[in-house]
Amino acid sequence: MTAPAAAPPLDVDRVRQDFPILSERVRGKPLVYLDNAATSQKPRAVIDAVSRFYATENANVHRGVHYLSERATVAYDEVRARVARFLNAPSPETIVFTRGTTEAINLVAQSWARGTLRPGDEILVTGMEHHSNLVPWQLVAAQTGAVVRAVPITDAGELDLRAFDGLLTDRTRLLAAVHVSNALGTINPVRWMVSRAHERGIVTLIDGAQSVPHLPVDVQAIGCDFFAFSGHKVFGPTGVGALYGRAELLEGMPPWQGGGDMIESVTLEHSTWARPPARFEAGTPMIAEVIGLGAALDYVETIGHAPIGTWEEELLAYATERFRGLDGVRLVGTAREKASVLSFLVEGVHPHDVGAVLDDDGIAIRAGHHCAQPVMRRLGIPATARASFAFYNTRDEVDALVRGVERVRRVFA
Ligand code: 7TS
Repeated sequence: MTAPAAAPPLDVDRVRQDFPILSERVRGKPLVYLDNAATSQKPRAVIDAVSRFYATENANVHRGVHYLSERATVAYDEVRARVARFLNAPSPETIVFTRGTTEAINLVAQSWARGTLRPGDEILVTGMEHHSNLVPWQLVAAQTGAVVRAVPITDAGELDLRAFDGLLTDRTRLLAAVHVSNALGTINPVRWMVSRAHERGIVTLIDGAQSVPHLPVDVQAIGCDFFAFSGHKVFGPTGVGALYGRAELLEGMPPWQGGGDMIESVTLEHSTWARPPARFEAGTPMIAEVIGLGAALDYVETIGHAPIGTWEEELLAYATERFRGLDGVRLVGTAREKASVLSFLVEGVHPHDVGAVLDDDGIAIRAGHHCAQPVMRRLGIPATARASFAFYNTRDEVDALVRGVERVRRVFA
C-alpha cells in the first residue's frame, strides 16, 4: 500500500483574508480570537450568502406557488442534501434542521426517548458532557422514571473505557456521548463506543458540536443512530444546526412540536403527520441561516479537512509546548487525542481574572465552567481559562497568548 499523499499546507495568511472580523482591532489592539469553541467567525462567503438571500431570494419555503418561494424552497432543500453529503449521511431525508445542537438533542429526548423509556431504563452519558447533552436526559428521565448514568473520566480527561464497558447493561437503552469535549478537547473513540453499544442493541447519539469544525465526520462509519451539530461553530450562522437520524428511527418517532409544515392533514379534532424530516420542522424554519450553513460547509470543504486538521494539530502542539514551559501554569485536559482546545489554570489567579487581563490585550478566550460543570467537579476545580483554536489562528497568536499569560502572572504576582 502506498502512503496517502500529504495534504497541501494551509495558507493561513490567505484564509484569514476571508474573515473580515479578523482584521478588527479591539481595545486598540489587533483582535486575537481564541474563543472558537464558543462560536467561530464567519467567512465573507457566508455573510454574502445570507445577505444575497435576503436581497434577492427571500420568501417562505414549502408554501408559496410563486417564483421566489419556489427558489427559496429549492435553495433550502439543497442545503439538506449538502449537510447529508458533509456528514456522509445516506440521504437528505435523514437530516432535520434544528436551531443547533441543543435543540437537536432535546428533539431526540422528547420525541424518541420520552415515548420509549420505561422506569429503570438507563441512559448512559459521559462525565465530560456539555450541559446540552446532559440536562435533556435528566428532564426525560424525570418524565419516564429512567436513570442517567455517566462514564467516569480519568485525571488526564479521558474516558475510563473499562468502566464504560461495565456500564453497558441490559437496562441501558441509550448511549449519548460527546465526540470532542468542549472543556478539555478530548477526542472520544466514538466509533468503538457505538459498536460496543450496538452489540447490546443500545441506541446511540453523538454530540458533534465540537467535532464537526475540526474533524471529517462520517456518520455511517461512526455507525451512530443520531448525530447533532451546530452551524455557528462550523463558520455558519447562529440559530441553525442539524440532527442526523437513522431513517427507521425517525420514521417511528412522533412530532415534538406542532405547527405549520409538519402535518399531512388536519381536521379540528385530529391531525396526521408528514414524513421525516418535515415532521420535525414545525413552523417557518430559519431559512436564511440554513442558506448560510450551506455556504459554510462549502467553504470548509474548499479549504479541505486534511489541511485544516494538519494545521490545527500543529498549532495545538505548539501551544501545548509553549504552555508547558510557563511557570505557575497548569494544563487541564491532557488526553492523548485532542482537538483545538487548551484549558489551563494560572496559579493563584481566578480564570475570570485571566480572561479580563487577556481581554485588555485584545485576546478573546473563555473563562468559566464551559457549561460542563460535572467535568470541573470531577477535577476539583471551579473553572478554567480556555483558548480554543480554529484553522485561521496563527503561531503569532499563540505567542501573543503566551505573552498575555506572562503578563497575568506579573499583574497578580
Ligand atoms: N455540545 C457541546 C460539546 C458544545 O461544546 C456545545 C456548545 C453544545 C453542545 C451546545 O451547542 P449550541 O450551539 O446548541 O449552544 N459549547 C459552547 C462552549 O464551549 N462555549 O460556548 C458554547
